[in-house]
Amino acid sequence: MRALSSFLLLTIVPAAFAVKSQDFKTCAQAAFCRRGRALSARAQESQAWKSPYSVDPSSVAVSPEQASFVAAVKSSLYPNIKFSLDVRVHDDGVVRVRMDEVDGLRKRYDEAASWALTAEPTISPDVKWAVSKKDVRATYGAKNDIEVVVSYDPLTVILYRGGKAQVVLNGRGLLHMEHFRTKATGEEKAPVDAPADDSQVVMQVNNRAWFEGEEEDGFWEEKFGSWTDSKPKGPESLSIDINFPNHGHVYGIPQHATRLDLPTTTGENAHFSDPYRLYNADVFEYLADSPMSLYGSIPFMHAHSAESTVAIFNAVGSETWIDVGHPSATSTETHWISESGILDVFIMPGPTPADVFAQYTRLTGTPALPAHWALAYHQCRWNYISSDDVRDVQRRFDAEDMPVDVFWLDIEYAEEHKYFIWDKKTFPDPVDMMHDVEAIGRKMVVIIDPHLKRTDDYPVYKEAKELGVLVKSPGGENNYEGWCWSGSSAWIDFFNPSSWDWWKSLFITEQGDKWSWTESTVDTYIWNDMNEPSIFNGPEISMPRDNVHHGGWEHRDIHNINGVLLHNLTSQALMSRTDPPRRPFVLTRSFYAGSQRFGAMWTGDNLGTWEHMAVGVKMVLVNNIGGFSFAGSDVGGFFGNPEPEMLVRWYGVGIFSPFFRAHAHIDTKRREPYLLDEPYKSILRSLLRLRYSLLPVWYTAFRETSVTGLPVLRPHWVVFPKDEGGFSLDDQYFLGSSGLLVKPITDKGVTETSIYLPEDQVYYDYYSYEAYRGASKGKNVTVPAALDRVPFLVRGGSIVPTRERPRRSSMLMKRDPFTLRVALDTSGAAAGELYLDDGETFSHRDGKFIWRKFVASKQHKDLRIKSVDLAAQRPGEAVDGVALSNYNGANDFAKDIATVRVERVVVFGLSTKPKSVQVGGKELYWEYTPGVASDTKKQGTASVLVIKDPGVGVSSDWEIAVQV
Ligand code: NBV
Repeated sequence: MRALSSFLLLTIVPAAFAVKSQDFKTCAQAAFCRRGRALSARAQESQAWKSPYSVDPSSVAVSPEQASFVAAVKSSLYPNIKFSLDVRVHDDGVVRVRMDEVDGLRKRYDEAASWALTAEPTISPDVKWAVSKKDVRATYGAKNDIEVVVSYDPLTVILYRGGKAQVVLNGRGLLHMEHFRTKATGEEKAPVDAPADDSQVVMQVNNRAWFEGEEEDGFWEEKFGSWTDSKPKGPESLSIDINFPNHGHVYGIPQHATRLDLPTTTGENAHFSDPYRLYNADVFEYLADSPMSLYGSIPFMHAHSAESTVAIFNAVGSETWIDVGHPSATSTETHWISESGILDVFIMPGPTPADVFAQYTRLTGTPALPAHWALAYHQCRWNYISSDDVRDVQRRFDAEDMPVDVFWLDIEYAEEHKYFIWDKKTFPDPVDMMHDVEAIGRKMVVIIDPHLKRTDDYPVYKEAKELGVLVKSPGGENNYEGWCWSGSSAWIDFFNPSSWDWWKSLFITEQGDKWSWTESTVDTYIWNDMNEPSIFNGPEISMPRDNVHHGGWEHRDIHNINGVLLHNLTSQALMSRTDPPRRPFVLTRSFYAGSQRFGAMWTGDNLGTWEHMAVGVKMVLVNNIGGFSFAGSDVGGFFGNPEPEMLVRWYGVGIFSPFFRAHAHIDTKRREPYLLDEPYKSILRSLLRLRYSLLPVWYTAFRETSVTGLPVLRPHWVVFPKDEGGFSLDDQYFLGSSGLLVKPITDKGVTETSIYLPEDQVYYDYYSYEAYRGASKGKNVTVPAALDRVPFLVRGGSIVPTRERPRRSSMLMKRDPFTLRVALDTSGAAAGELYLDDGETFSHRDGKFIWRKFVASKQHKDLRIKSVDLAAQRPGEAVDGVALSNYNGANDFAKDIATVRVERVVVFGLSTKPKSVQVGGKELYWEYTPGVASDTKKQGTASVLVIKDPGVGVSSDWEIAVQV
């Protein structure tokens, strides 16, 4: 089998880095995208363009409670074709607009939202629709300032706030739902003549309206390279323009390798000539600035201005192209063109970024709270080749005193790439190996790809075949056969509910009646790769669109949703291994809206270049604002052999990514951190230790996102929505609500860098305690950035909890004491949070956790620093999924860590030397080094007060009195 993988490597790995663009379609090579763009061009050419779609006023039927309405829609160009419109407002103000063809020749795929949404949203009982002769309107919102207007002719949907249009659907008249039809004989006439208005482009041809262009462009068959898509259903694409007339910036629609503030694809100075594409694909050696598709798709877009943030989620599962243009600096036009499916658009009214995140994650779910160890360092490569190799790597990390929590195995562990089945030649003792790794709380992650080797001596394939849960070839009769790592392969159809319990059963570690993975442990976690799906001999390295899934749906209908199903079921499978369940960890390459509920993602096969390092930061940021915070890129770059400086900088990026994993291609040289020469090795050790010391901050940030949906990494516009200076920043960001502002270095030879401070506030360098003062209109400051440090600042007003004892794994830190960094703001105050639980089970949902708030405030001239029980104050907001009205501060977890103490409190920016520092009347040991005070505009090292061993517990209430 090694022979097969070497063959594949030789054939698919070119000598130099270059994407094989010819393997992937451009818009001009995708018939429906061509048609969509042509429609837009015709609309633009014609002054008198008017959307042919209108609501039949006599059909408007408001529900008995007046909370939603349905109406019949028709197109003046196809009067015999019927469409239905359904508009409703949810109880949180989100507007859902659905349109489908009625009584058509076939049914359009209408289930995309059901895979993304956690539940059917509740319709607001308070919103009442008022029907008139020309429109239907609803007014709502806390200030009664939101108005949704659905106009009849032409059909438009506009959301206004305070009288200003925020989101406009079909304002440019690009709505078009291609109806199902029979193949033309070439003799029919157009059902309706073209409009008489000369200013419009007049076309009249066979059985199509002029609106659809002169030719049947790729209606019934489409070729790409050597592949032919048989398109048995004919054309069924969907086009809709969505405009934001008062928002000059749009962000989101992961995954693309480009800037956060999405560059334009239309207009004179368009940055890209193609629209952004969403079509999950294994793009080999992808470009670092491109609208091309990548592995995942989240059709969720934020539109932002200093006045408001709004967003839309377009719940479609088929290939989608999105044009973005700015007719002016303060407005945005977008055009969404999808291959199939119904129109199902959710409009999130904001008005703040935090509101949008709450609205979006209320629909699709908040990120799961990961196991604590999953936030530590992961060591991977393709491939650790044997159990002894794994043991050796572990030994060397320990010998070098470098922390690591997780060791990973790539595809070579599996005999003939039959996932779950160990290659006993190299892994003779898998369970013993895993137990060796697990000894100090470490874990293993093993890859399970979705392609099954087609051989009956592989129980997983045999059972899937017998159960009838494999994806079918066009026509739906035979199981599809494609080519992947395991040679001739089949793919499980996770859209078939019969596959669900069966898939979960495979992961049971105890011997049962049927085959299951007894050669694993309950501490073994999973990596799902290749789930776009990636198929070596398929069109665009993926599955033929005319393949057939459960329910008779074609692959084209669900392509972008495909990957999330494997992720979802694997994460359920890991939970069902134990009773009570433990938190799962599953890494996925492909994803869709809602994937955040199931684990982590990474940005796939990046290159070991500075460019890729830089764009990786942006891609992780976009994923964060796309609702999916648990994201990272391969540290070191997947392809290539980074020089030591680059590798060190890459770790600097990694320690500030939510998911932190080093990974490398099979052909690269070994590059585990202990292999570097000095000084690089020591620098890597201290960077790893820095990540571990900040684990409390990461975990607390993840608690927050798991409840509120606010991302873990926050670009400037999220934290300072009114500060225009930050709207396009994507190389620096805030870590949760901690007040840490990070700017990883992604360029060679850097010794200092500029950081943008968005406010008139003091920020302290984490390493040197240098105080920098921003300005109310924003200000750039120059910060040291030598190779041994990642520039990051603590925002005045924050209290940052850390654990600073170097350990070999995060489990060994469970009882370690805390340090609190108190960064006083210009008024001499600060606050911060700490969330902790057992990190592995779901006992936090039964109230077993601590959620503390640390507050520093001025009392006259004195400073008081105290610790309060935030969970007792805000029980309903403490953990996701449960309303803890009777939270008990003395819960088992809190009792368990009652002896964990605060060993040091470091206060920055205190203006004068204290006279005394006491807890409960007892004088403490402290040192004061004078420097710059938080309330002055001077630059220089901040004054630092270090309070040693104050004798207080991290989970108890206390107050330190600093008398000045
Ligand atoms: O399983 C091998 C690799 C994996 O290491 C990588 O992280 C994935 O993105 N996998 C892709 C398959 C093919 C890579 C050329």
